[in-house]
This record gives sequence, C-alpha cells and structure tokens, in this order.
Amino acid sequence: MPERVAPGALFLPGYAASIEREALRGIAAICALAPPHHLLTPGGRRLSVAMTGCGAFGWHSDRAGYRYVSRDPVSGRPWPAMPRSWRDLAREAAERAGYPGFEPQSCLVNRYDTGARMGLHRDCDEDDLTSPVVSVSFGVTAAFLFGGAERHDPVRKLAVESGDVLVWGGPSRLAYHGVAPLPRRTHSLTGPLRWNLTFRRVTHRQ
Ligand code: MD5
Ligand code: FE
Repeated sequence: MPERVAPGALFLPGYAASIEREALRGIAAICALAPPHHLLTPGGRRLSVAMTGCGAFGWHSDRAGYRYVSRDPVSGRPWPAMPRSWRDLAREAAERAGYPGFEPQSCLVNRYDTGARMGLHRDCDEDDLTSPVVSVSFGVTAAFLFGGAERHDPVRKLAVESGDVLVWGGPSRLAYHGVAPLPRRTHSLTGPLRWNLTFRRVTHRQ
C-alpha cells in the first residue's frame, strides 16, 4: 500500500520487488563498465558509500566540489546507458506519486557495505529541482532518515527493504535526509550489501 510519508513524498513498499533479480544483474553490468568508487568530498574525506551510475549524467565529487558530469572521470568514458526497464519503473513510480512525465537523466548507483552511512544532506546539485527524485532499494534493509527543510528539524526513521521505492518531490524535494550505518546482515541475493538506485532529472526541459 502506498503511503504519504511527508508532503510530496510517497513510499511504495515492494514496488520494484518483481525486478529485483534483473535489477541486480543490471547493477553488476554497470559496475563492470564503471566500477563504484569511494569518492572524495570537497573537504578531502572519502565517502563510506561507493558510487557509480548510468544515464546521460553521473554525480561526481572531488576536491573541486559536487557536480554532474557526462563522463566517468575515473575511466574517461561516458556513463553506461540507463536500462529502459529502470527508466520506465522510475517514470511509473513518479506518476503514482503525482509527478507525471518524469524523464530521468541520471541514475546514481549507491553501494552500502556494513557500516556505510550517508550523513544528513539535501540534494541540490540538479538544475531542475521541480522534478522528483525516485529512490529504489535492494539488498540489506537500511534505516532511512528524513527530516525537514531545516537541518535541525526532527528526523524520522523509515526501514527500507529490498524492492521498496520512495518518491521525493514537491515540498520534500529539498528535505534533509540520510541513511543510518548499514547493520551487519545478509541478504540472499546481495550478501552484506545494500544497493540504492537514485533517479534524477539534472537539466531543465527545453
Ligand atoms: C540512499 N541516497 O538511500 C539515498 C536515497 C543520495 C541519497 O540520499 O543523495 O544519493 S535518495 C533519498 C532522497 C532524495 C531526495 C530527497 C529526499 C530523499 N528527502 O526529501 O528525504 O542512498
Ligand atoms: Fe540524497
């Protein structure tokens, strides 16, 4: 049953469960072409989450800052293509949440190993902040943290399981959020890992 977890945000438990195996094969194919890396923050620290991506743009971070780039700076090659089935799933999930016509240009692939976490932050590196963010989780269950428009707003926890989808749009698009350290657990298909796919539109539509 879909659940409004915040204004503009919709939780679709199990929405991607039927494509779990296919999606994990797709993730393996993308990682073979563009291996995930622990990117450097502008402050010089390594992220505990390892990242890669697919689509026209990939999110990147290094000493020069956070930005979207059309080639993998590590390999020098364009990002792997976004699988059509992924794009369709993201578009349909966005439509269910009230955002029809979503055309993602970037799918960030986040790999969480035991203990990996993501501190509270806002996603604001996209030029187009009118489009939602669609996030799809596979593997080990994580505690997703979501707050409000201000860093010190109260934070709620949401357990996100393999196959769960979240759509963040409207007033939730710029909400603070993060992921608590991944517990040491085993999932039948991913072992100790959690994978998160995050679909975004980067540029404004013409
Ligand atoms: C994750 N990734 O589980 C999350 C899923 C990231 C990131 O946060 O930036 O790679 S995306 C969750 C999200 C996006 C936009 C808004 C909100 C949550 N929100 O309002 O809570 O690896
Ligand atoms: Fe984020």
